[in-house]
Amino acid sequence: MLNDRIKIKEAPSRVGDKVVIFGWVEDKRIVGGVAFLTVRDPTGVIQLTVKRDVNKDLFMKAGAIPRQSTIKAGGIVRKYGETYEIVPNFIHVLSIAKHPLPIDPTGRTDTSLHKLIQNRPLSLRIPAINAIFRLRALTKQVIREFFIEKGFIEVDTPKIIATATEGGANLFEVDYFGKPAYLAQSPQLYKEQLTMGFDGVFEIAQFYRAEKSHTRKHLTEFTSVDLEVAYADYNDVMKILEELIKYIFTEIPKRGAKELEILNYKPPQPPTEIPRITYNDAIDIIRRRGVDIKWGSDIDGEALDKLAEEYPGFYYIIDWPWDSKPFYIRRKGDLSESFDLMMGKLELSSGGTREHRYEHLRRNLKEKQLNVESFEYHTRFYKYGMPPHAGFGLGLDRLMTIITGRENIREVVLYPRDPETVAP
Ligand code: AMO
Repeated sequence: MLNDRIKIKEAPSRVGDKVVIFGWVEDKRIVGGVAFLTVRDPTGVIQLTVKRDVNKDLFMKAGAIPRQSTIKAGGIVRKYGETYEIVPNFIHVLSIAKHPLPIDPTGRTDTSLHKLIQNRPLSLRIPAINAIFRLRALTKQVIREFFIEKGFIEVDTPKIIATATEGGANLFEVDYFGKPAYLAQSPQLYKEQLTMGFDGVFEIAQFYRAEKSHTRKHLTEFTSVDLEVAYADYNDVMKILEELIKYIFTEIPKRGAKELEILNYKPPQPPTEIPRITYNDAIDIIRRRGVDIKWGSDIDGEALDKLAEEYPGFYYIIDWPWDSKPFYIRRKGDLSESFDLMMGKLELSSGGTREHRYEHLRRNLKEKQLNVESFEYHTRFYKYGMPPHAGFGLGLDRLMTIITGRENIREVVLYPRDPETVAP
């Protein structure tokens, strides 16, 4: 079927050749005795021109094809003013589109985000939406490239687990043959364990949080880019994350130039250096800007607005209070060897040095009021030569909103899951 196919973007280099294209009819006009079909595929758009005088049957057929129907057409490529056209000698309708359509897939009419998501396959025919998901695929490719180049090993950890990793809240319970099990909130404990045998591991996968958050930055199923590195501390992994951010924001504008042009959007420049602000300094800045914030509390809402006024780009908040971080993070008095990577008001990533000493890890669990024994399946490996290690988790969906300039996380996820939506 695909033997002679060219992608529509290749047409300009094939003027005078007989070619075959596959695509959908985006638009149709009959002017006098000429039928003009605008045909699109994911790479571009071209016009098919059929004259009644030249081929009456084909003219009648072309005029009767409903918009959005999928076709195969073959003919000669010609230059047509500033653009290109194909003068077809055949058009096969492969699949007819029934009208009315649930959305307008040309993108010319405003359609609600909800409707676009509900009709995702059709909405992918809107060039801007198609571009977002091409950029998403490109971003994953670029991230993989970066990690592989550094010698890190890509791993796959289980998504059905027996205990919580990020604390007991926000867990989706599943009935595992009559026993309770949970959907993984992150690969945290597994990725740490794997540093026993690998110098560094990474995973790009979906994770699950039963958070009833109705925001533009939370999903119940999100994609996390996780890294864990042996013999490293949080300074080392902050450096790696900084390099990764620079690499992404250098490569995407180059390799995704066409898609960004369709979106009419320029992502932020790659940072030369990502500043590090301690939690204590962040609190001072926020207080100086007139918001009364208690030491130890999370930085969100108005407090975060104030901080982002001073740091609108990428920055790290480091050395968080120990009480605000999970048990696996290494303690440093009242503080912890931890960091969040921010982009203005949006948290993109968090990470830290891990506690790799068996007794200290058990103590941490106790302090967080977690059941030490139920974590023994994990902590026991820390008795057998667990190397010091550090890592981070980077929210891919949130990162994509920054790369594509979208407001809502649902715009950069094909089939987003939030507290209201599990289907389609
Ligand atoms: P944390 O819980 O901060 O850390 O998650 C890491 C990053 O994942 C993204 N994220 C989400 N994105 C969309 N919807 C959600 N519900 C959601 N929850 C988290 C955010 C966040 O910064 N195990 C640690 C990471 C580590 O220390 O390696 C963790 O999961 O961008």
